[in-house]
Amino acid sequence: MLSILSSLLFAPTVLSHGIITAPPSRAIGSAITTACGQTITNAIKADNTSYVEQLTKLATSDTKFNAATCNLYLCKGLQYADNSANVQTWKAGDVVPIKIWLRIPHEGIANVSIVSTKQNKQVGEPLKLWTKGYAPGKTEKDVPLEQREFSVTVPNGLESTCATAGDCVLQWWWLGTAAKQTYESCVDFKTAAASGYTQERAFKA
Ligand SMILES: [Cu+2]
Repeated sequence: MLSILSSLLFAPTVLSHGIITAPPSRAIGSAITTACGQTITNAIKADNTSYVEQLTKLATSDTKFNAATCNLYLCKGLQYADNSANVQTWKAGDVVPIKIWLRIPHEGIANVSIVSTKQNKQVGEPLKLWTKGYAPGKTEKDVPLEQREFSVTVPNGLESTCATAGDCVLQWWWLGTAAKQTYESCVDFKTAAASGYTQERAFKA
């Protein structure tokens, strides 16, 4: 009886797929409920690694879902306002270690990119790109370690675009091509102010 009950209780975990675990990635809070409705909040609460297609389907059943404020294809609708305490500060050249929890693999394609949240547009080239063979196999152990734990280098040219927290995210995007399931996980960051060297010189001049 107990084992039946616990298998029911833990059933959503079985559906788990993937999320960035380090640095901290966007999570739910009160802002996502305002932006996306309670149904989406509950779904992510039950399984924070759920896939976008599942959420878009659920959204159709919630009259409070507002596509204008909730873009499920940008960080799964998770909001900056709920994550302002977890903003990373990076400067060009920083090497950032990233860890992915890849609970259930679905072979496909993936990338890690900087995304401008206002335009929902990729900024520059992907920092990581897998054009095939991402997340093969049946369990997390089947997935090559370098697909789950890797580093990216913060590129030049983000100094003004990403100076304000909330304007940019680092987004991990993965599509299981046969499963037709999209996963997204976002890290909030801002770029550090320009180095003191230039400012000092300007003062002395
Ligand atoms: Cu799946």
